[in-house]
Amino acid sequence: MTEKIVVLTGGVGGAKLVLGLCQVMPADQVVAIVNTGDDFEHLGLNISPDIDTLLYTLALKADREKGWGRADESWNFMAALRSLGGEDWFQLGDGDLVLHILRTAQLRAGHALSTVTAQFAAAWNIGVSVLPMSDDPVATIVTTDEGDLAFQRYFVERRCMPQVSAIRFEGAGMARAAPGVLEAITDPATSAIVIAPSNPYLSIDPILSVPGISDALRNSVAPVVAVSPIVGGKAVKGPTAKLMAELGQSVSLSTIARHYEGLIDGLLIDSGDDGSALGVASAATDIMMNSLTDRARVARATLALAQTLR
Ligand code: FO1
Repeated sequence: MTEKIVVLTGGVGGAKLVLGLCQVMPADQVVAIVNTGDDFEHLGLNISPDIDTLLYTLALKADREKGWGRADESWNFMAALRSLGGEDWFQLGDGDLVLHILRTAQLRAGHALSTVTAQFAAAWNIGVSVLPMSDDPVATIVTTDEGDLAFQRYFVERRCMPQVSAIRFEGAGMARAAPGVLEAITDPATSAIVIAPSNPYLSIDPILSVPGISDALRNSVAPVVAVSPIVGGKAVKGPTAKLMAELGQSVSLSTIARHYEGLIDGLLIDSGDDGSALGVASAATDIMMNSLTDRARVARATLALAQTLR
């Protein structure tokens, strides 16, 4: 039986870990279940930022500095849009635009997001199975001191400045896991399930909100291991720490362990952190993933921790 690794992931940080896994095992043994709570319609186009970040990263086409979008991008569309007074708060590069146009046309023709995503992955020879969490719409809505904001309005337009009091995932109650998602989690060939170091509240919780997914994780035979998004009491990236504080949580490993309590069997932490009082098994490595070597090291350490929990 060929072993598989299943990863629950958001965009930038998770994509680095998935790329790391592809350095230490065959890519076609990796299944990525991707957050689509960030998806939205913009200028009439269906945008799936986390799926695209994963596709660009795995196809080695990502803008490594920004983490999202394509490398060597040109911006003629944005300049033309601006000249006509169009909404320019969300940057769409000329090459990136092609993905959104093709996706929108396919979705309008009645194809599922999972089908379209698989077509893109095949076109770029991406071995990893990139699965949206659901083909049904789920929208992350952030309740803030400026009112309810759709995720991209909060994250990109308002640069995470508003104070957050609650987060909800609209449509999640009715959403069905996309084809292959529950099957991958429960597959006897799956030897580990990994929760990427993505934002627990904004990137992983939307996946867990899709009916059936957290139950499948709780009942899985394979160990579930999370990679900490917190290092030395600070977020590895993005608004995680600010959000934790606003939600009344301490910015600490124990908050992460508590957040995933009952779901995870192990937590990979940074070598500088203390994992002794987390109430869950832990292992440590240098968790920052700047280079490809770093990514492979974190992937190897994650798999090694899972191996001890089997
Ligand atoms: N993130 C930004 O901070 N600013 C942008 O203008 C922006 C545009 C964008 C276009 C396509 C795409 O696939 C992603 C894009 N992102 C942008 C990233 C996106 O907002 C992600 O949802 C976040 O990085 C969270 O994962």
